[in-house]
Amino acid sequence: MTALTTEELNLPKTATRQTTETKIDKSSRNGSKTIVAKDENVDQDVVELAKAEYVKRRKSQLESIKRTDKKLLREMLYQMVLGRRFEEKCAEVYRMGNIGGFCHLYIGQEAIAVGSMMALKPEDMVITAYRDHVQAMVKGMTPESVMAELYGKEGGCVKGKGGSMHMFSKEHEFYGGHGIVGGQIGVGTGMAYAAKYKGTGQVTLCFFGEAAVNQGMFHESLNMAQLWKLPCIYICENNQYGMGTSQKRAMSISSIAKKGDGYGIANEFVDGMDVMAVRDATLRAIERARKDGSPTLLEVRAYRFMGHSMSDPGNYRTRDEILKYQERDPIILFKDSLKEAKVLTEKEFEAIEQEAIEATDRAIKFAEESPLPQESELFTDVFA
Ligand SMILES: Cc1ncc(C[n+]2csc(CCOP(=O)(O)OP(=O)(O)O)c2C)c(N)n1
Ligand SMILES: [Mg+2]
Repeated sequence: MTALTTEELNLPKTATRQTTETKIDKSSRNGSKTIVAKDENVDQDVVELAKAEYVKRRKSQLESIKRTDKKLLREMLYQMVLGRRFEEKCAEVYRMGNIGGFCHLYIGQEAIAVGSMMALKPEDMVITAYRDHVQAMVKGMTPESVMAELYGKEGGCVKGKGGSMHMFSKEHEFYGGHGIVGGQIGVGTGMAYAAKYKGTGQVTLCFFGEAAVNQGMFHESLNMAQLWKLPCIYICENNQYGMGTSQKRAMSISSIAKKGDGYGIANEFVDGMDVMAVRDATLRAIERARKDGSPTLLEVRAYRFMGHSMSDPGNYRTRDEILKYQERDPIILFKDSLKEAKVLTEKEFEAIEQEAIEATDRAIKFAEESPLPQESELFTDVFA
């Protein structure tokens, strides 16, 4: 294929991107294996393919931007940037020993949470797995309550008893934060059943990773949802790895969307690096759900830029592969499209970044100052 120049492509070369890479690179315990900066040894074909894909996506993203309210678009960008800055800080304080236990970061997947959840009404419900910090914030939970939960402090959303994997808020209709792979698919189906039974009109978004799809829970739930017409939108966040195992090594049929055909459930494949594509697909699914309760399966293809968790040595994927996906960083793609559509200026973007950094700093201060849970709290709100 003909090599395209950087100028022709108008590729992102922003301060954000550069600082993000450098920052993570320098401090990463896993060094260049998880997040890599550009170097001379990468396969140029892979890079060119990623660039061409970027150009293609940008066109369709621009069309969708034109149909959407400007204030909402800026809020979507803010939530993506907040998620990124917040989690970069999580990585930093985790390495300092301020956060204990497991910690799974969402960096690279922000377009999925923002594109899908910001298409919901506040009363709609969400349930997810353990990669849940950003989703909790997009659903309306404060950065303070999420960071304090990560710190195991009293000010956390579940008073410091859940930690990273168990964000939860009844007030914001956010029902976890679950550590058992695929377990939340059954619970989410039950939530949709309850909404239908009570006639509340709520839609449920149920997130899970591609590694959960090989489990019985996924298949039983989809069958039931379609049979009983339950208003559930199943969002498979296909980041292509379940811990260190690639999807290719674990799944006989690679199209997850097509698995929905086995149960007659509406399904779509979506580019998870494109926040507007995720939004548009979710809006179509919401329309179906509100009309007659029909469920939908969305396979949203993305990539996690970091390791599976903070303790992942990350030696199962190549530098080229990571670089290929970083060329299509969902935040940069969206930001550049907004600028091209004249919805955003570079100055406004800098203000958004500053706001996200300040919100993260406030969350850290709150978490650090929040007391540890009292001993008397040991057995309250605990079910076993
Ligand atoms: C039932 C069950 N089996 C195994 C595990 C161990 N485990 C934790 S995360 C994970 C990988 C899940 O990958 P995926 O569903 O693709 O989500 P991702 O981490 O990529 O977001 C596994 C196997 C678990 N938590 N629960
Ligand atoms: Mg996965």
